Amino acid sequence: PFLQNVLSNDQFLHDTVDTQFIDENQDLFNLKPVQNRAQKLLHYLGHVMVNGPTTPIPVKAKASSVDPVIPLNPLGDPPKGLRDVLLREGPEGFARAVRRNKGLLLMDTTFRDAHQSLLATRVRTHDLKPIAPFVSHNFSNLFSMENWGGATFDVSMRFLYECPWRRLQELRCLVPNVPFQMLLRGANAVGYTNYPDNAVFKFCEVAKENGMDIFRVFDSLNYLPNMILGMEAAGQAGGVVEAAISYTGDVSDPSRTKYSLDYYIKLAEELVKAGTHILCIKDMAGLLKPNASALLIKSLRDRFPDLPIHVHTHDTAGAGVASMLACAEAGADIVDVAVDSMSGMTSQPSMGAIVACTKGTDLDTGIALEKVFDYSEYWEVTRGLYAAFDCTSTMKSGNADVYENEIPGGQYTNLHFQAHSMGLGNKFKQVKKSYAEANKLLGDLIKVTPSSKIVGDLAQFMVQNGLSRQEVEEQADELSLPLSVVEYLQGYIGVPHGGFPEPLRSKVLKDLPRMEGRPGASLPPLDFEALDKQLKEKHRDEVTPEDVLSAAMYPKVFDEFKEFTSQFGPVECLNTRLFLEGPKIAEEFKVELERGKTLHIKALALGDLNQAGQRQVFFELNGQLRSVLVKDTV
Ligand code: 3PY
Ligand code: ZN
Repeated sequence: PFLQNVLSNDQFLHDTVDTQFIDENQDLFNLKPVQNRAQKLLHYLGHVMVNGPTTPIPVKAKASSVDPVIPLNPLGDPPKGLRDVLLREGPEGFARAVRRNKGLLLMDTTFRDAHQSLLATRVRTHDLKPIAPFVSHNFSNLFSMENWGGATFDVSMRFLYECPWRRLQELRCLVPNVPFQMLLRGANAVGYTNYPDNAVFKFCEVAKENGMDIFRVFDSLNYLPNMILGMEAAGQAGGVVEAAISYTGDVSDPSRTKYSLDYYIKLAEELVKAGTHILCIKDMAGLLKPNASALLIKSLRDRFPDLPIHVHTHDTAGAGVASMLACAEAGADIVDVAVDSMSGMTSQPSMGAIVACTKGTDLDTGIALEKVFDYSEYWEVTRGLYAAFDCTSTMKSGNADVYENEIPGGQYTNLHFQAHSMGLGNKFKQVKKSYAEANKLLGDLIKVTPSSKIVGDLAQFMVQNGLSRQEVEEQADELSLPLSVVEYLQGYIGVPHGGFPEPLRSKVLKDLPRMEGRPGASLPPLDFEALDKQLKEKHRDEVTPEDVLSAAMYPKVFDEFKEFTSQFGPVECLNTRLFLEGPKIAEEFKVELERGKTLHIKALALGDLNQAGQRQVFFELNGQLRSVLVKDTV
């Protein structure tokens, strides 16, 4: 380490140095600990072998023993794609090219929303990377790959112990031609609460620098000031701004008057005025029925003939393909799909189905169906590795009850897992009924992160305490409602369409403070320099500008992630079965730490429990015997 410090010293490299050099440069003695990645990984594997997975698992299911086969790619560069247009012509030129495109464009959500909705967001970079070049070579005419943002940022650090920025960087190197798309929660960036404005701006700037192209910006209440803040941040970073109107209710049902066609058209007008490059209808719960799709998209298309329209849905009820076809026929330019084996139920509708159903029509996607089959096969096998997180382990079909409870896709799966873990057969049904009641109590909200969590928290509270909507309304001034509900009523996430529910709000808040207007506007700017300094003091290894943003979004999660990796090393190098379950005794495997640096490991034996409650775990590492001592906490 001392020599490394000398060799990277500017003065040593560029000036002549004399014997005073060392005396004058005492920082040469700031010796970073020698990286001992191999030993750390053995420690991790030993830990998993003794104590089980380090990440909570919702279902007791083993990872499949079959490894995915990576389909072959042609040699040479991938064909040019829409990213080449974006880089050449900028966001406006890109939007024009999208609008001019004949046929239907697709966004592939497999790398983000599909696994967020089906596999609790647990898919690791290790399994995304091998198939990324296949997408680049065979689906170069995709509108975009959605591969970042939403819950992936948090989960990658919290549960997968990998850096979300590194995922973005690595995928960017593998896919130069297809635009990348992320989900930005407006003023909440990739978190659950409002951040200072400068944090949102910096976040977008650094995301763009790391390869992000298109920013889908939404707000969980469709609260315009929050949306505009996110749009400005994405736009100033040089990204494509895709303002997303979150869709709820049913525009084709005249009895649902709160979120009417007129409401959506007026909001769209504001977003167009604010300069969005693309308009998205974000149907996060899958409520947009085919006849409503025709009505809404046709109205938007007539009003904004030059504006690219992009539609997002979930297939919870099973009507997703029909609705996306209806949207396309009504004039949408782009719809969202997930590869077949990662589609359906709470995920997006199937890519193969849309490709096949539009083949030979004016909406032909130009995508080769046989390539979709190969892509799907990779994911079908890979999905088996994540059996412990797969909602289909316990949920067997879609359910049209979503039209009643309006629960967004990812949350539908989470609530199902939670209810299942309580072990009561009808708990999920009860939670869903209470969710619909809680929504009405709170004034019929748009429900998407984080407002969906607020409704979910209230629903759980009602189930746990056996309270009906009427009882909560009557006893609101005496109940200890969940903090998220109280803060929502205080105005901490913005102002809902139609205002706050009264008399509920006054009864709950009494004399608690109420926030007026956009919550982020009153937050002091984040001091990035101070945070950088603080992180460098805390975590001795290098802290990047990206790390500073991770810490700004999730301070505690980031610290724990850094502590974990300093103890257990780069666990992202392990394959998913090893990561989740560790090796079997006598199993031999390779771990590639970096190109050209591969460890050959064999798990030899698990020792007996000693008096200190520890076990020795024996390995062979590159032919040499090694052991680690692990505390048995089971
Ligand atoms: C998220 O915010 O993560 C979503 O996917 C919302 O739909
Ligand atoms: Zn979604």
